[in-house]
Amino acid sequence: METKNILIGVVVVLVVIGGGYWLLYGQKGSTSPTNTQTPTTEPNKNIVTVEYSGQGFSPNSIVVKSGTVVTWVNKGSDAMWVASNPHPVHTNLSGLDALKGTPIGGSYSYTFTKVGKWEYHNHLAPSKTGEVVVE
Ligand SMILES: [Cu+2]
Repeated sequence: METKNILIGVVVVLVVIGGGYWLLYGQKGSTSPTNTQTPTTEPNKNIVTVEYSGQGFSPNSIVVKSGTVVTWVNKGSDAMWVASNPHPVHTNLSGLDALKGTPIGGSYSYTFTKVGKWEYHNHLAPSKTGEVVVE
């Protein structure tokens, strides 16, 4: 009986000491500012959106920095197929070619890395044109 009580007493003392220890260190940990962590700065990723409607591309002409991602969003009532001039071979900037119709509500993105003036059109409605000037 007595040894059991002593054991319980020892356990209680250990728990109290342990709790105090944890409180001290816990508080220290939570109050000290974590200055060692510096915010991660992501490289500037330029994204420009061009909307396509039945009227054409808007804005019709944009000037962007090399590395800019241009996203064309189809807000028209027909499929949109963004492709580099000249129609129908798309050879001025061969990578700029959706290769298929982008459905209504869909989008097509291209990352411009070549400096220059790149004219494009809707391959499915070649009279609808636009241009991207890359600096
Ligand atoms: Cu074309």
